[in-house]
Amino acid sequence: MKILFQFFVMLLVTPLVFADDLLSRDITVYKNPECGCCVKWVDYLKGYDYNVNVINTRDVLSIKAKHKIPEQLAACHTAMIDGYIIEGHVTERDIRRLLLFRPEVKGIAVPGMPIGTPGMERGDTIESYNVMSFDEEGNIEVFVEH
Ligand SMILES: [Cu+2]
Repeated sequence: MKILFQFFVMLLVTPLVFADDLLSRDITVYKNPECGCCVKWVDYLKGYDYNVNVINTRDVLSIKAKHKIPEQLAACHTAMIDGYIIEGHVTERDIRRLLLFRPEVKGIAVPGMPIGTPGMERGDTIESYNVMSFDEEGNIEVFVEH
């Protein structure tokens, strides 16, 4: 019985682990050269084996405008991975969730800079926040609640 159970667990887990290996880890990050929390977020991703292509620019606003990121979702840095936009201090778990389920959106965003998100650590303080998704038409929805 125990062996049967282990076999079923293996069947369930194996495709997920396998799929995770196939997900892209090549990410481009646009950020201001003076942005400290952006660097921390980049380091956080590197800690999860992402290949991070950092592009420093003093005009991050035009990047956001070019990719039609809704203004109310704006944060410090804008990233691109596998055809999706990642705006702000998104966790790598939520990035992988996006790449795994591939919803029909342009990207996801953590608006502002909630305390406790990767790169925004302040001791033990953790603010609750929502990861929002946005699409081509400007529709905004909750992607994940934290
Ligand atoms: Cu930031």
